[in-house]
Amino acid sequence: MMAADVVRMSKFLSLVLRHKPEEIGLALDGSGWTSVEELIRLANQHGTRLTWPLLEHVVAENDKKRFELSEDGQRIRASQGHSVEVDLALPPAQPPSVLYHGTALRFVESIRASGLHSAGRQHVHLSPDVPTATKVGQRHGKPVVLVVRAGEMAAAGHTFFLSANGVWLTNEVPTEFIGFPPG
Ligand code: HQG
Repeated sequence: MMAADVVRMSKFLSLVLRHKPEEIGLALDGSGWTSVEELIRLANQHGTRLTWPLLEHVVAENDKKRFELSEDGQRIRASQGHSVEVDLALPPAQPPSVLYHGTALRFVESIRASGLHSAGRQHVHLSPDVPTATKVGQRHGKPVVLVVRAGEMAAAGHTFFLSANGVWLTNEVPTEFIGFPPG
């Protein structure tokens, strides 16, 4: 399988496992899991050629490890990034004192006014390091990296979760916990 095919298949899996399972008639359980067999059957039925080895290859090779298989390998879910309502049932985790949020310059004034909100997704996504946050921000435009005082937030009662693929999640970030770059 070519790298481009992995990307294409990864986009398809993101669509049906995070955003629009109904597009192929798929059902996710309350924690976002679904049967691999069912997913493969429905994908093929809707014109996306997918096999068990192909799927395992995409899960393993995905650049951000976006998908996880259950221990018995029979079920699959996206590790984070959902817009459909799911409870990932992640245990709350103590964040490092500082986390980063990559965004685009054009959003900064609005974030300064109202803090970070999850918009279409279920959580605000935070990165453990600046290079990762920069890449996330670049998806939206000229990247800006905001510093989030996560340790202070946790002490103030905000809950954090760490997804299986290393993304920190929280419900919102009030503006007083955000460090903005000067200018
Ligand atoms: C912005 C990717 C104006 C927020 C990444 C972001 C991530 C506000 C955008 C994951 C705002 C939402 C998520 C406010 C937040 N005013 N704009 N008050 N509050 N925003 O794509 O964090 O490749 O839903 O800054 O790696 O960019 O999909 O979230 O720019 O982990 O696996 O609203 O998606 O992973 O955009 O990215 P998104 P995100 P995947």
